[in-house]
Amino acid sequence: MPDAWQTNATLERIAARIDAARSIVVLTHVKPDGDAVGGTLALVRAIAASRRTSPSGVACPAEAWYTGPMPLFFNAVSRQTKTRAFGATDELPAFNPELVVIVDTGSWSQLDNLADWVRPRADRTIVIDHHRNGDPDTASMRFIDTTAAAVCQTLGALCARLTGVKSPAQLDESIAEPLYLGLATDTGWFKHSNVTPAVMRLAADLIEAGVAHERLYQIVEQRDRPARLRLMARALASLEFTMNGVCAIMSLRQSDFDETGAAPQDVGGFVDIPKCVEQVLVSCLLTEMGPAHAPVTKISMRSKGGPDLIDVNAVTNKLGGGGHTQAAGARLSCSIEEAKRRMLEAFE
Ligand SMILES: [Mn+2]
Repeated sequence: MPDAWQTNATLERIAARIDAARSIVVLTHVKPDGDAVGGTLALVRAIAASRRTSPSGVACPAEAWYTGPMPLFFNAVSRQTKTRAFGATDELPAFNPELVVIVDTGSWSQLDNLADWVRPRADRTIVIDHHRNGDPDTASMRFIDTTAAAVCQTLGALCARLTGVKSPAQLDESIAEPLYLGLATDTGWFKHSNVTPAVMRLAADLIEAGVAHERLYQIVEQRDRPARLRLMARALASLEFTMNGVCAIMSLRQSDFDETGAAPQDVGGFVDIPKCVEQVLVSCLLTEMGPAHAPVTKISMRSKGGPDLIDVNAVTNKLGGGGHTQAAGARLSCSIEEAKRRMLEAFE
């Protein structure tokens, strides 16, 4: 029978395996987000703390490796933890740790250039994840809890076990902070449908452990450059409503970026803004990319949940794109005007 994407080891066994390893590399998915950064930092710190308190006193060279662009808040939360970031084309070290732990993914495609490094080491690799899909052959030991809102929810229990405390409320603040980071960002700061009583109890425990949650919010969510707000003003100025007010459309041209000094990544989150209008069920952002003689338009789409949900995955599939039911996108080789026309056709 082929191996399936499911749990095949308890947290106890995983903790014992980690305790026994003398060298550990902790990995996560490409372009790490709050949960990926938080999970890796918490685990490396918990491993280091567990070695200091172990009777043998063996120092543990555990470190976190990343690939792809790092989030802007990374330097503000990484402290003295041993980390290394690789570029997409960098060759990875031939280093052979006794154990590899991957958190927040178990998909070869999500590991990007780390995949070739993991492949020959899969027999000594552990995956801890909360996603519905993954490749079972990435790791011989797996703990996958798809009911967890964030991988940091699972890691809260593991870090407590590794450091020998009864509750996450007793974790060192340096471990509690990155766990809270993952929990908060994967739940949209505790407002998505994945928030459960267990999520709130863990969050409460982590605040009890000393997490400065308001400071963390500032670090992660309030570090925009003025150029981003200037670009947001352009996006809002372009806002139009169609389909009897149900569909909101915003457009950004290359000139908007040039004149405000904003970068492509500054549009993050813009597409969600029009959803604050009561009648709006779907919001679209069209961004002009590429040179004038060969225009490309990137479309991002978000829909509101509820009984009248519009499946934006189905809409963008008609345009050669896709994604999730409530968040999807497409890329068309045409002008914004042409892309808008084809997009509205796809809604019909
Ligand atoms: Mn996650």
